[in-house]
Amino acid sequence: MNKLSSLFALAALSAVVVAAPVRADDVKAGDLVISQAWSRATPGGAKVAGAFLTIENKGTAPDKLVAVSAEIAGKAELHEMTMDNGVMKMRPLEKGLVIEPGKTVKLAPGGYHLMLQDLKGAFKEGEKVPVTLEFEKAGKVAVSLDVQGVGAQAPGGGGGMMMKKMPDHSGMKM
Ligand SMILES: [Cu+2]
Repeated sequence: MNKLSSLFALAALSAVVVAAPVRADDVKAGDLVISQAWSRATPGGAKVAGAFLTIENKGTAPDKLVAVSAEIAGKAELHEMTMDNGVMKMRPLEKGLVIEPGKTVKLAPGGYHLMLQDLKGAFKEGEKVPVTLEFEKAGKVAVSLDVQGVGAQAPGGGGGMMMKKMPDHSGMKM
């Protein structure tokens, strides 16, 4: 009995430890959790920037990211990268991005991304850039992008679990 209950206590404790890392900059909106929102510093005069984030749907129904906007950008779109005859191209996601229940969708270099265009100012490393996501069900959600260095491939600063060497998509072949 004693042994069993201490086992339970241990199990409960480890469950808490595993469940805990909802980081301070995770944003909850209904059943969605948005985390690791980031972008890159824009080198001199660049007018466009890609932005990336992770969306988890903890609910039982799908939701859809339908639009994005940002004060700093004259225009913002949802994009995806695809390979077309060996050439990496991007195109707008006209129908939005569905987040299935129980699934996590990651916007990352080489795949889905937010495209911020007609920038009114530069992104500087270490700054935060507010953007507004619009979901079909969860509605408008404000998040802030952590601006990383110019060549960053991952959000960084998030602790030891991140892979340091992400493959550079510019050399990607399919
Ligand atoms: Cu793009």
